[in-house]
Amino acid sequence: MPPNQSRLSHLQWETPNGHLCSERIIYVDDDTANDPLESGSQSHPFDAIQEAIDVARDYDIVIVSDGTYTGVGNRDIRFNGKAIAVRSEGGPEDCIVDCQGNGRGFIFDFGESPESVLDGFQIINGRPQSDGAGGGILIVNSNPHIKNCQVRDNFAECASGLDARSSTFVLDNMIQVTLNPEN
Ligand SMILES: [Ca+2]
Ligand SMILES: [Ca+2]
Repeated sequence: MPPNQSRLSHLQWETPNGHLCSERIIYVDDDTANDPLESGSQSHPFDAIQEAIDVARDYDIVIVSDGTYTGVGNRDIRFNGKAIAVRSEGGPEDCIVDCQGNGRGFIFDFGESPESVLDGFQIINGRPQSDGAGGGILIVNSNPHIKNCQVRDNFAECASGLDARSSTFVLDNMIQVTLNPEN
């Protein structure tokens, strides 16, 4: 294991039959841009959600602090099939993925299962760069579990908030899906 990963925190919990499980927690914080020591640890979090996902292994948890996430790595975010949970620390009111009209928020197109969990984000200003549907979230042939998210003010030729094709994804507590008035 590379040394920068050994510093990651672990969440330990006991299963009903007494096994001690350990999940790594990988931290993301928009306040720490350009930290040369960024590793996903609590003291040196990544500044892009995709960076955390890229180092995550199945059953890891990515915790995203309150803030506004923009730029490369914070739009067109893909789980790449990983069975991980990507959670905001404080809920969708205070954790915003702002695509700035340069892409979608999240794309699930790797056959994700409900073990891929997206929890507690506000996704705004999504606009697909090429293929025209699903401005905020696009789901293709995948079944992710999306909960407690607000998807609003996104643009697309159709299904501007969320588009899903050949998918049976789970939506819990999707608080608000609104269209941009220009649509
Ligand atoms: Ca970074
Ligand atoms: Ca923050």
